[in-house]
Amino acid sequence: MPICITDEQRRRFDEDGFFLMENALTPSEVDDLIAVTDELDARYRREKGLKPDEPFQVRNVLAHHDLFLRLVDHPVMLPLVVDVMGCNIQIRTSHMDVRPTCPPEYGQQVLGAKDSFFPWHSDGPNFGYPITNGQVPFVEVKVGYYLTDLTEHNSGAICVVRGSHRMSPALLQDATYRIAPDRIVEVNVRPGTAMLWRTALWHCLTPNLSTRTRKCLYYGYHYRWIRPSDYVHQDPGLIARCTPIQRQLVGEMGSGHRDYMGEDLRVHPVSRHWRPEDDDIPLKAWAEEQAALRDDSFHHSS
Ligand SMILES: O=C(O)CCC(=O)C(=O)O
Repeated sequence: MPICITDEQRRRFDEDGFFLMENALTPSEVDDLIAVTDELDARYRREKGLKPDEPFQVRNVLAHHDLFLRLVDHPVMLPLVVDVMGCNIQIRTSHMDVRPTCPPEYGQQVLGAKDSFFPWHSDGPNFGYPITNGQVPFVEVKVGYYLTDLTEHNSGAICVVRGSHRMSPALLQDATYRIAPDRIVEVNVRPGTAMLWRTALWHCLTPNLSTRTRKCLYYGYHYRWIRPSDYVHQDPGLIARCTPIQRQLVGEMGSGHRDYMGEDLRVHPVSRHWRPEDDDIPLKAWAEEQAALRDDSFHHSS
């Protein structure tokens, strides 16, 4: 049966703004991703002269190793991303986050406070998304892949405020506003769990007071008619290694065409980001195939 969002996941995604997929990554995928994460972390820390206990992040991480590139169309999570966003999408950002044990005094800070090590925020460009009816519009999701054990309280897990994608972002700036504690979810998960979440959700981190370094990856997907934050065009060598679906997701035409503006560039230019042809977005045919397979298995099982 092809993977398909369930009614319960859809409800959670709409009401809470997120849901979890346990075992989205197999143990061997987790091991391989940790090995690459450790290798990059060690190399860049050396190059940048960073101390071993500093948090470290690599952006556009998909360009740093083909194992990271392959996560853009991960077979478990991509169907869910397409179910919530449709097929005219691309990667906005991809990042690797390594967070060693932090100084113990972080444990005394108020979770997500403005003066804390990681304040509450929602994701967005400088000057923010245009607010519609007091809410951030739905333009983006992230898939978080958690590689290390985050089941303990204060092990560096992300915290989200349930339903905050429907709250006014102005409240984030209001120093008198108190988040109801029962809406705060500390995402205490086992390695291999993924979270699909609306990046309009308010989020922050617990301090990592555990003895383990926290390692995770985030892949942000948004609509192709918005500009990515980590790249303008990916490296030609990387694009050449992509499948058509990956090529779409890394911001190019799935067809490999470079003429982005249609047949009559001078008098009637047509952006393929606004008006894609079917072969520019191979995810469309893929989504249609998935839907047909779902119908088939539904009819066979009923
Ligand atoms: O490191 C984390 O888990 C949170 C990262 C974050 O704030 C983000 O992805 O926007």
